[in-house]
Amino acid sequence: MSVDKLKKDLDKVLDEALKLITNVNNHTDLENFRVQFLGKKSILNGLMKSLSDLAPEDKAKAGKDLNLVKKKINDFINDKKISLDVTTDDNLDAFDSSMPGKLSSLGSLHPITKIMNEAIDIFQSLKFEYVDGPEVEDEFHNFTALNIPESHPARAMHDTFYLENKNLLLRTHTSSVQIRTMSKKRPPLRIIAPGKVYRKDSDITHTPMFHQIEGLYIDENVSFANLKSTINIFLKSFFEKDDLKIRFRPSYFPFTEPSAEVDIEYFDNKGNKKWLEILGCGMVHPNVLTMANIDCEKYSGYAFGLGVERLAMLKLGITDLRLFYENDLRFLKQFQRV
Ligand code: 2NL
Repeated sequence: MSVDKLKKDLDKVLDEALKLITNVNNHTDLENFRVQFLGKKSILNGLMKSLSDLAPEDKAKAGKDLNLVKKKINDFINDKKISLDVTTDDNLDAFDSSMPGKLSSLGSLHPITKIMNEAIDIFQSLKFEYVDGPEVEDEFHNFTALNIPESHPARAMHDTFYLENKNLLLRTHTSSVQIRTMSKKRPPLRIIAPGKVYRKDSDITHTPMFHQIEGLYIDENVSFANLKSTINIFLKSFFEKDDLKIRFRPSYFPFTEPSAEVDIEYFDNKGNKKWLEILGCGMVHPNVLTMANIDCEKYSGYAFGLGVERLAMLKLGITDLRLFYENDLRFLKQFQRV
């Protein structure tokens, strides 16, 4: 026995194994294959024994070669086993059609996204068009064009995230998107602007990022009655409650006049009747129309803004806002089918 002869024999064994393994289609054949190539009476085992005939200086190298071939054949067997486990005749024979299927775990939309989509669907059915815009804004679109004066507290550093370029900021509401739409398109306009907004607020009831849906309708002869009817239809439809009690309460926003906050009636856990603020709205301020080059003598409009997290908490019965953003799957999975 020489090293060269051994090498040739090993190559032959490996070739043979490679050829045969492709024909193995079930576990029985695979076991036969294993016995043939790695068993006690296999050629490899014979070669192993003949190692002792070799000169001591060749032994180590020859042993290494032999082990390498053994390892390769072992890999063939393991790979084949895996593929057989997935698709084999003997697997098919053992297939039990009464066993429950394997569930693949699908991801799902975040509850906030789902609630937002529900609200968007309702507004789209009322012919509002979805508009989108940048989350990094300039002071003009976020504040000035909305009749928010430079001295207004909302502009202050402690409420707004400013970028290093002091003219740029993270939008504090999606009104800026509606301002951009007004400067591009002429009335009649009927749009909703859903999306993320940012404010320097963080406690049990505030997160620095939250979601808003703003709406805007501008045409000739738009009245507060039109605003009321749209809000009533939306809230009754969203909460799936035809007799939902809704209250319009006078309020103030720089960008609307008159303005109102809207409350809905609910019952707390002691059964007491309560009102909960749900959105803000009003007739678009003439200054806002004028800055957008819209003739405020000819056109009027209404606008509203609502917080999606607030809607989601009410509809899903969640009491701590922070749960939405902790990414705890035990929480999120509860809404997979909502
Ligand atoms: C609130 C209040 C509101 C608006 C948003 C708006 C947008 C334009 C012009 C005029 Cl482009 N108004 N949006 C109007 C009234 C209220 O949101 O408390 N939201 C959570």
